[in-house]
Amino acid sequence: MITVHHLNNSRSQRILWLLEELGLPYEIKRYQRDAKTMLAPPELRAVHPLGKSPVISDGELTLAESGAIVEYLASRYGNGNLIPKANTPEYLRYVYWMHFAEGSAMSPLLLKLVFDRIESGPMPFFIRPVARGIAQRAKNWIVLPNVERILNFLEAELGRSAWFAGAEFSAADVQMSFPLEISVVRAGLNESRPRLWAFLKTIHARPAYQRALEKGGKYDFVR
Ligand SMILES: N[C@@H](CCC(=O)N[C@@H](CS)C(=O)NCC(=O)O)C(=O)O
Repeated sequence: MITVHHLNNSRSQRILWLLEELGLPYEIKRYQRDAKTMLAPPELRAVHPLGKSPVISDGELTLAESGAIVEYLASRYGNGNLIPKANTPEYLRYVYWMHFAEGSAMSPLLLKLVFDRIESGPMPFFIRPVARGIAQRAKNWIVLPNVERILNFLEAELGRSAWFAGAEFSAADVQMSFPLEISVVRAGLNESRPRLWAFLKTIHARPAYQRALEKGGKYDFVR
């Protein structure tokens, strides 16, 4: 039996979705973020030293890092369905997006979260203008231009094919779902990028996605 160590409002939601797409039985071990810090509880460190979610266990195997988990589940249990055939252009695109999601898309979104928090978080009044100034400069200098460029790029890429790797739905679409969902709540992604918007509406309507939402519990990143 596969166990998903599932943190509320987190990347582990897409693992539940993938497991539903694959029609695999699994159990969920739930962890709650600290309401104030939003960090994972220390119990997750007993599962994996970094204490982040997702982590899965499958028999003797314990595996962290959502890209690795998605790759493992799709290749081990997908019967060739969610990964394009090797040595095809689609396969290369699949590999690209599998890496892009965490390697490129998430970094500016995480920086945006950090600088937003610095701007609005509690601090002594005499430090506030300085902290705000630094946060705003960092956002204008590097964070917002990168988010903008990435979203424009993704919007253009979905003009090439219905799904990220090509004409067929693949595990790369599952991996790419999280940065796009986060972009809606954190970076103003909306109908003005119609292909990305339609992508999100389409994946959210999939029965497997809906089942994963029911099983995973509250997830604030579906708008
Ligand atoms: N690149 C890792 C990122 C893992 C990660 O940062 N997970 C977040 C949830 S979305 C987490 O556990 N945050 C809580 C914490 O850092 O304490 C992956 O894709 O699995």
